Amino acid sequence: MPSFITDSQPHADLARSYLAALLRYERAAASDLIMWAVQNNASVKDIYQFVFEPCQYEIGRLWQSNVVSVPQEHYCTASTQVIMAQLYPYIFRVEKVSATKIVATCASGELHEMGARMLCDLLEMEGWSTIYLGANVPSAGIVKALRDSGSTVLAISASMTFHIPAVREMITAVRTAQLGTKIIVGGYLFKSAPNLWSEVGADQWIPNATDAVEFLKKVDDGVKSC
Ligand code: B12
Repeated sequence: MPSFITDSQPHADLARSYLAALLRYERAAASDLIMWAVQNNASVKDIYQFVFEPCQYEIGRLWQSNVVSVPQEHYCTASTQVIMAQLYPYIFRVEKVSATKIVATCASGELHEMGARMLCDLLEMEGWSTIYLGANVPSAGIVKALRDSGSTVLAISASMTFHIPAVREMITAVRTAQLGTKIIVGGYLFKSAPNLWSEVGADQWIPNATDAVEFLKKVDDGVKSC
């Protein structure tokens, strides 16, 4: 399988240096690279799309090829989450422009949480209010979270095929409550099975967070014009 970091991508050199620092267990150096780039006008959105996301995929590829160890993968993921948090002063300073709220969650049992988190961070940068619930969320509480937060959109992330029943269960719980919630799904699982999103009862599958932001802007425009 070819590398997920190629010369044609913006910030390819930064992505390579960032990943190399993390694989040497040098989180501070990796953080410095990112903070320097952002202070020198790299957009946080581009850092997410062209550094964090391909580096995570590349770590997965290297892990699968036995080039990096499980502790290295864990270190890279944990470090990137810390470095994302360091960027929050840039992310959360944006004025809210959308009245639409979104709950983003992982299916029950699902531990791959970076996708839903990235989606929320990019939406916050566009002026949305997001409620990010993280990994492994039981279906039982999801209707209450939607009601309590006044959210009209639910984003479910899933990566593993053995979580299909949990995704279906969550969607069924929300449909049964008849809140009129728009349900979108994404994550590794749906990339490998193109029609799965409709089989589990979702309204839409969107392959990446950047496209999801564009899709949700249209949903939001529809709400505003009602
Ligand atoms: C880090 C990682 C882990 C970490 C996760 C830690 C954490 N805090 O998140 C840990 C160690 C827990 C883990 C565990 C496992 N993992 Co893992 N993991 C990864 C890895 C390397 C990176 C995942 C990641 O962070 N991606 C970055 C995010 C940003 O990408 P993303 O999730 O695709 O999200 C983007 C889009 O998909 C989309 N998106 C995501 N969600 C949503 C939701 C909506 C609504 C929308 C619109 C869009 C959207 O937007 C995001 C940004 O664009 C991947 C490699 C890979 N290619 O993904 C393997 C990978 C997913 N894991 C894999 C495996 C096998 C496992 C385990 C089964 C390993 C094991 N034997 O235990 C377990 C299963 C755990 C579980 N129960 O869920 C395999 C899956 C292979 C397969 N065929 O299914 C992969 C592909 C690695 C590989 N190359 O083989 N893993």
